[in-house]
Amino acid sequence: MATESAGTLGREELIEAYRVMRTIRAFEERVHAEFGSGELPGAVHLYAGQEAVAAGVCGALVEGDYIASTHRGHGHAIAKGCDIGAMMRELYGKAGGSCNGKGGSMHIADFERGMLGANGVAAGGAPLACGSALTAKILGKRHVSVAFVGDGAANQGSFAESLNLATVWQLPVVFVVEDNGYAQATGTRYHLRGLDVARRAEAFGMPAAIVDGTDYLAVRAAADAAVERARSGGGPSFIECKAGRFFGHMEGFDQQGYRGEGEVDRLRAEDCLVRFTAAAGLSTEDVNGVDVTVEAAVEVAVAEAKAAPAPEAAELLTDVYVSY
Ligand SMILES: Cc1ncc(C[n+]2csc(CCOP(=O)(O)OP(=O)(O)O)c2C)c(N)n1
Ligand SMILES: [Mg+2]
Repeated sequence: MATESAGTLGREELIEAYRVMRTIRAFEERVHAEFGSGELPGAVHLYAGQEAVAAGVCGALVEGDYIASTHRGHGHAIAKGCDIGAMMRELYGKAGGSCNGKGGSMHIADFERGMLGANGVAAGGAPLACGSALTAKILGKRHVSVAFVGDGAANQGSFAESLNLATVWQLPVVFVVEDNGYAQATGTRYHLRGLDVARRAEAFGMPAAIVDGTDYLAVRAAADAAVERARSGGGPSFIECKAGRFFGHMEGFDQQGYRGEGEVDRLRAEDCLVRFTAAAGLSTEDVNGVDVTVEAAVEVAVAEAKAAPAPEAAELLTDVYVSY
């Protein structure tokens, strides 16, 4: 397992990493509450518990880099710098949302921030990230692309094709598989026979690391190495992160009968935020300062989303088809 001491990162970077993870957690917990009170429409998959993966990977990226996300994409979007106000309006299907209220949770995208989109198609982000990586390579730009993929989605044929193309073309891409233990209700012990996806990536000819996805510093170290390799022309890499989700597969439709007894309590006891606070040596004052600001920002995002108008009927067909 890769490790990194907090000493490699400056104090500002450590506080920023905490702010990103705390923003994701606050956003997700609030969305869970809003959904529970019947206020939110649509299909929503929450990311809480996996924050250190999004924050650690995106922390290694710079402006101009791209990410392609999954159906569980809020954390990736926030970590890549998307505006939580626009995201919340999108979840509510309102004007001013990231996709002007026409995409919802599973289509949040912001090209200016390098967020190529959440994706309702399992493993859909992998070929997209190969595409943006190929573009960068052809244009001679030093941009890196990252594809986030779930453990279940890693069984898709398009994922294997993406790994192959990436090595054949030596693309500046990093594949990040998030093994959260389940594909919907099916455990990885069944659908992967308990095997690590990293072994498959190695078989395609790229270096593959396995890290504890609740450890920001471990994820960040692996991401720094993979991103540096891609940016300097070394080709693709693969990182497998193990971190469970706190909530069900999808809001409103999951009784979670497939979980072991006490499983969620154990996951919450390994909370990446608590772990990071200790590892980074953050004080109660540091943490409280961030928490207050983040909670206030989420409160504003929800209030503004609720107050925002629905998109105009005349906009129904705008942005639906794009001509190049
Ligand atoms: C191509 C495709 N097949 C099936 C589905 C239905 N589906 C939605 S989520 C999901 C499970 C995904 O599991 P995983 O990749 O582990 O991601 P997680 O939900 O655990 O984040 C499936 C099969 C889909 N969205 N796309
Ligand atoms: Mg999964």
